[in-house]
Amino acid sequence: MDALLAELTAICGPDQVLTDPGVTAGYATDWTRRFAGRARCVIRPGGTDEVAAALLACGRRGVPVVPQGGNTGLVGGGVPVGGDAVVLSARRLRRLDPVDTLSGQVTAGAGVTIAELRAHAARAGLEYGVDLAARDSATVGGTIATNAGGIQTIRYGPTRAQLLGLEAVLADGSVISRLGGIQADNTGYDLTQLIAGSEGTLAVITAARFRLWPAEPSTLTVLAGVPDIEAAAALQAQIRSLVPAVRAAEYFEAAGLALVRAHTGLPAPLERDYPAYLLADAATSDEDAERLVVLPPLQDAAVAMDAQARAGLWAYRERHTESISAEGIPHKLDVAVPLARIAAFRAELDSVIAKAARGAEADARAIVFGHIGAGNLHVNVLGPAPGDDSVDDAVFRLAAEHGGTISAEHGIGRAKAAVLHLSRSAAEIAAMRAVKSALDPAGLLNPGVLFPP
Ligand code: 2HG
Ligand code: ZN
Repeated sequence: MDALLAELTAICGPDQVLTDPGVTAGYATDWTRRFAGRARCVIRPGGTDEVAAALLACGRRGVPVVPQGGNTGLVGGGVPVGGDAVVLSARRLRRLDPVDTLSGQVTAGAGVTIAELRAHAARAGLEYGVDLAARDSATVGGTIATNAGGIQTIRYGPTRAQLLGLEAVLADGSVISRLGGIQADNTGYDLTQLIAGSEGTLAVITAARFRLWPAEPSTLTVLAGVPDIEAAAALQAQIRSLVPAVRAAEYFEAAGLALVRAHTGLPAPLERDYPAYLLADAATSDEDAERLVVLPPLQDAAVAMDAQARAGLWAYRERHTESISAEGIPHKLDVAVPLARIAAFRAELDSVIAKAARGAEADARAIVFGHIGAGNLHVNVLGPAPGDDSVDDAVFRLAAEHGGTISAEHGIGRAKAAVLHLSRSAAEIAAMRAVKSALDPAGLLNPGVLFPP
């Protein structure tokens, strides 16, 4: 055994240092299968002290570390490339403190899943503001590192908006901890917010303090057919102007629905087929609901009020990701554009993809869906080889041309590092690099992620 492995084994325990390639491969391949590398080993520390000791041990030998949560990321940000890096899985950091009902806050370890955190808050009559399809595997640490969004962003904001503080280990093994939950805390640089969205490049997150919201169960879900994305954008605005508590406004199209139905065997959701669909979820009073269902575009809509029927409607949206993956390895292009530009962006998208894919081995097929209330579209493209970035680049450029961003909620990862300049200015990237080299001078935390090579 080499000296680093021996030291990591002494720190984490023999069962928590994995070297069998059959086992480590699962940690070195991202959810899409587009990004697959090799790990020197996988370590699963059981406490903040073990994380700190492991970072020091790796740092002394100049060995890179790739922090990883539930490995549900879609941009290659949590997996290694070559075989030199140690993957640090935070899944065993499972602290989950009692909910502080006086302040409406909770402290959770990095390895707690979003479903567990939401259930824990719900038992105290409160709600954790982020929810996403990967809730059963995605973790507190991973979703902070990527500033994950999800289906409730229009109601509560992304992960960073839930954060009151965090505990994290820096590259030099030092621990910073702000779990006190003081909301009125005005004492200089906000390191919590700096680390949120830093994608494992500045620190390893070990725990976090979250604000919770008063429980607001959804009572109404509507699934409406619309002629196009412009109509979907208009309908979600109309619904949001009539109902104060719209919790989600989601979009998908006929092509995605056909894939979902073929993969799941679900029946058609509405009596007739439409080119596009809007799914909205709201906490409504009876009066709100009455005002809504008379809207002309909702005349042929499916309306669900009980949990089971609502889950039935959500399945058409939430099962897109798995249905697409069953067809091949997708290029996942998570963009957002201002709502006023979303129809113009969509109108150009297919021809931009077709042009960029010309000459590729297989035809490109685009499935478009997403969180339309936030202007966020998940452009999934099947066909181009995993290593061919032509379509990716073209779609990112198109989003930028329409005043949008190349990452709405999935992060930059490895997938978009080379095109970060489409969304951040040279001055911003230089400032980000300065922060990175101050906190991680040897560049050992998640190299290759976030920054252009
Ligand atoms: C979702 O909104 C996730 O379901 C995954 O962000 C999106 O598969 C995707 O592209
Ligand atoms: Zn999403």
